[in-house]
Amino acid sequence: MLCCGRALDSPCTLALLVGFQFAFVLYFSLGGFRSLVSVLVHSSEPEFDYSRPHDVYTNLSQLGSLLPSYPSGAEHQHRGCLLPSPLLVGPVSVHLSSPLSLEEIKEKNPLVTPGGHYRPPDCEPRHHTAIVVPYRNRQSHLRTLLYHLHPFLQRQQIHYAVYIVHQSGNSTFNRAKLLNVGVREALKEEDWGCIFLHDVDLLPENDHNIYTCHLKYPTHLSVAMDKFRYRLPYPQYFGGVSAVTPDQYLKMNGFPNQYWGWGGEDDDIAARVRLSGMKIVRPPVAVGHYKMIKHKGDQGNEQNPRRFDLLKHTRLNWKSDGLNSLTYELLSKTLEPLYTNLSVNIGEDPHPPAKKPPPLKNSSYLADDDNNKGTPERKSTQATKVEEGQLKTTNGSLDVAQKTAVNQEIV
Ligand code: UD2
Ligand code: MN
Repeated sequence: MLCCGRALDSPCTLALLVGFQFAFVLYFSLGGFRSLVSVLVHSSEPEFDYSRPHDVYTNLSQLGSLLPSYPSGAEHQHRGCLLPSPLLVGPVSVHLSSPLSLEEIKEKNPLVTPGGHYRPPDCEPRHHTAIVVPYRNRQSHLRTLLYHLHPFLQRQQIHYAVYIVHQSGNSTFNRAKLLNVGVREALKEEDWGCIFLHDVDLLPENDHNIYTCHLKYPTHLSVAMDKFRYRLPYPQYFGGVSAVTPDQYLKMNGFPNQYWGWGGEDDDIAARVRLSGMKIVRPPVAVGHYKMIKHKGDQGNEQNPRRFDLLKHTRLNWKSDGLNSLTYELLSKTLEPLYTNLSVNIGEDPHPPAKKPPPLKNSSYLADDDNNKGTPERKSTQATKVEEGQLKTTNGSLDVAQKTAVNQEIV
């Protein structure tokens, strides 16, 4: 103590201290805390300015207008597409409200062929990606996705197609089983090198988030979503948008078929990745930005009360439940202008949720709601949706806590 006191008394030490203080103040005022952190942490994350996004159709008119002048079957077809694509722009704006009609979207995407297929017109693509979307009764979300995803992917200069796997009938929704169906049907059609499993309501915000697969491991793409404040909600999170090669998919025996209703199936898939000796890879957080269209829970996709039990048994079940036990009936396959529609009967939920009593006829909620001026059936659907919305969090926070607890058990 004495020694320190004496040192502080020395004019030389005092001058040094004041000097340091001055340098710190100067440093903070010039670079701020972020630059201090970046110097200390040596972050290798790319940086993007999301405050000035480009229109999602930027650079595409070049492709369309050049098309007629391409010589058929000539030189250009042998030229591999450049990596990374010179058309990329980084952050793109996302329009969530009042999507265009399917016809209008098709007009904006003249190079997309029936079934929602696309090949770059002026170079040989190096990647072949099928986008598989589990789907029922989300028409406006589908239009928003198609409006956004087609130009987004064309700028990446990959060969791709969009498959909408539509669960027919009213049985409980089964996202993972629909994904199994989509993978199998897509692979029947083409030798895809990569399969994306894509929620209908998620829109990528940065075109450097390339829709291709890691050669060795399954990829989780939607690492930073607005609904989770642009952070990964928990380390094993695999929901939203992910990707596998056919080999990776085979190795993990596909996805579970037994998760009827909302939740759990994404954690089961993550567990399969680990149980089959692989790991999850991810793009940098600065790249994997997504916006989710806000929505309430759907009728027919109520929270699955069995999900925690099922998750405890993934270790036992993954080899017998999955791709090798998949059964379904393909009801129709149609080549729509912007996507391939696969309507499937995937069977019935063996444990359907108990039926709720119909809502009261003169409910004041319905009478006051301008949006509920439809038929009586429409009114009762909306009322059920409101009740479910209250049960289920739309920002996912409640369930994330529950999922984290379960996840710790299955890691
Ligand atoms: C989260 C995950 C999702 C999945 C789900 C649990 C995110 C961004 N997504 O989504 O990947 O793990 O939790 O099951 O965290 N769908 C229909 N019609 C329906 C019901 C669902 O098309 O009636 C499809 C649609 O593609 C939708 C997806 O299933 O995006 C997931 O369902 P959700 O959006 O209701 O669930 P959410 O947002 O909590
Ligand atoms: Mn959603």
